Amino acid sequence: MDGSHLADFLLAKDYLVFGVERRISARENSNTRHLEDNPNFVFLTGDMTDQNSLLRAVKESDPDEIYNLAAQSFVGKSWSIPEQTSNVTGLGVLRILEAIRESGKEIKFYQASSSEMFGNTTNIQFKGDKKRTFKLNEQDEFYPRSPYGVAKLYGHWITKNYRESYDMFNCSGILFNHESERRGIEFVTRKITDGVARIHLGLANQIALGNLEAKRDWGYAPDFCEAMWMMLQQDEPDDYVIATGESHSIREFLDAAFNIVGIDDWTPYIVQDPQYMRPAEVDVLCGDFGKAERELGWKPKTNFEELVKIMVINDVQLLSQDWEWSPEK
Ligand code: G4F
Repeated sequence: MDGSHLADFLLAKDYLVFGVERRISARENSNTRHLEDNPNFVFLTGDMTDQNSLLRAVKESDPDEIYNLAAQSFVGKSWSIPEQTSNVTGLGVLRILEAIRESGKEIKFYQASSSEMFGNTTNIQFKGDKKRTFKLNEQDEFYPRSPYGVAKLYGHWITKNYRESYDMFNCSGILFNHESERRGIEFVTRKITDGVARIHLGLANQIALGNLEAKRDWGYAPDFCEAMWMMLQQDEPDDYVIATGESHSIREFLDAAFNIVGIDDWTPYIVQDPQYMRPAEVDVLCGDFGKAERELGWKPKTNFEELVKIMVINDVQLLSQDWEWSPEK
């Protein structure tokens, strides 16, 4: 999702963009198909677990900027494949940094860090006052709650360490959840908007979910990709929280999504299934993007209601070509 949005953004700025993809037997290219005929976009084959492939990718593309958005990014699966998650999401970052060093060239590097690194934020976010949620910033303590979060924390620290050790231009964006119509179906937002579209069109009658109480700070992925680029245009490299500053529960997401297709009471359509519960949960995430606003001039353009609407309308349209959204529906 992020790779395709960032490619669109950079191509609009006249960049020549190289996208690294790994070989898989069933190539899923719904997010990148539109890039295939673009003369300014080139696919390279590489793998985050294969150092030589990354060395070759850097050599072939001879880049000025590298954005590392590669990861085993699904938190829920990171308990089933913890070693692969650590290798790709954690050590993969080290391999790119080493490839940059080997090139001998000054290449600006963006690392996709994650709000999952904050993890258990109960002490920070409530500060003893359960009625208030405090927003997390770059100074707050990390306490990851999943193998994915732990791997991301390694990637974050090795990026910072190489910046300090070798004077590299390395930035980490500590991105809170960001979604779009290109989001993978396994993530809760897209699972809901796809399910709502199916229910609306009579193609399904329920959505099975896990924990409905979790709260996330959900932004729109294209807005967040702009922030990645902005970080690399600064004079000095640094780390930034990118968020919307609003947190909503899964229940609130359900309210907003069902409301778009005219359903007020969604309870008959939702079942809770223990298979979607996590061994350890991140209960609430809410970010403070103040530093990004002050230093980069970045702030989110798309609010929660607009995000949910974009996703629901897109899913209904994907499943039914002749449906048009109107506020009365
Ligand atoms: O959509 P999720 O799977 O996203 P999660 O775990 O917050 O991670 C996403 O955001 C991170 C940034 O904070 C990224 F680093 C990461 O790569 C990814 O993009 O789950 C969100 C919440 C969780 O609390 C989960 O327990 O939704 C809850 N949930 C409830 N039912 C569910 C479901 N999540 C999924 N995926 N599927 C469910 O059925």
